[in-house]
Amino acid sequence: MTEATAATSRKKNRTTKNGKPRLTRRMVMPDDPLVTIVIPVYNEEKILRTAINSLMMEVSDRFDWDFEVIITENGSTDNTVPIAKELGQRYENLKVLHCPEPNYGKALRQGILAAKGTYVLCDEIDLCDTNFYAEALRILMNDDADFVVGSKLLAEAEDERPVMRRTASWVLNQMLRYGAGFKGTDTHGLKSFQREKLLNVVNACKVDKDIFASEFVIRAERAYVRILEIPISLKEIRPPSIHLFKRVPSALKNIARLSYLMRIKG
Ligand SMILES: Nc1nc2c(ncn2[C@@H]2O[C@H](COP(=O)(O)OP(=O)(O)O)[C@@H](O)[C@H]2O)c(=O)[nH]1
Ligand SMILES: [Mg+2]
Repeated sequence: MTEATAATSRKKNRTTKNGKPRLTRRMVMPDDPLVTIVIPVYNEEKILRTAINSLMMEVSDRFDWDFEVIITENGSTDNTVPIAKELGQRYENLKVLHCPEPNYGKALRQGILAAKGTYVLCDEIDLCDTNFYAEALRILMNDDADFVVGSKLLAEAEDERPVMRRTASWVLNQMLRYGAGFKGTDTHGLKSFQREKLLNVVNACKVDKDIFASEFVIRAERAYVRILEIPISLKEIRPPSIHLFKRVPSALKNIARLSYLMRIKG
């Protein structure tokens, strides 16, 4: 069989007659996965099914890893929960976690603590960026860093979000730098790390909601973890599930708390 015929036959075999993705070897839950992909979700009924189906296919086609995916949902009021359950039944290597209150930080932390992979990748359902996975895992497996942070604010990054959101990210970063002593350019979004080396840092974090992700990176800096920021191309497939303005009061409160913890409590 030529390479082209083999590729066509692989493509054909990826779906069943009714168009559902066929389970491949790597869709079975591994005892000891190399990689865990953690994705917090909240009210994502519109994109959850399609995003997860493409992600499962893309990761198993593109990488030679045993992997698990953890969807960590909390407080959704739309059909996210039944869709997540259905996906959990379809893919053996997909776990779904729930808790009642909408809280990005709690959900992310819960997902990281439940992960079994040697390496953890934190993603978002509107990104599912496998280019970041490839670069981050190359760095971690080469032992060039223990923590890779995807930055949308580095000069080489591409950020296609509206100007208001790009400005909000810049302002948040300045507040973290002046308030909490952060030295990098971004804390929110894509990250990947050696799980065992970062567990103590995750467990030391005290702030939740959006600012948990910032505390995680800042505490890692202070613990002298080898962190490497890499530029990302940010292209969201929909606007945020919670409007920017609604997030501001709790973000400000939690930045103040984080700054107090970092400057005064240590
Ligand atoms: N579990 C959980 N996930 C959330 C919450 N808020 C946002 N998310 C998820 O976090 C990811 C990023 O959220 P998004 O709305 O795109 O905000 P952005 O990070 O500012 O772009 C998505 O996968 C969301 O579904 C929440 O309160 N709980
Ligand atoms: Mg987003």
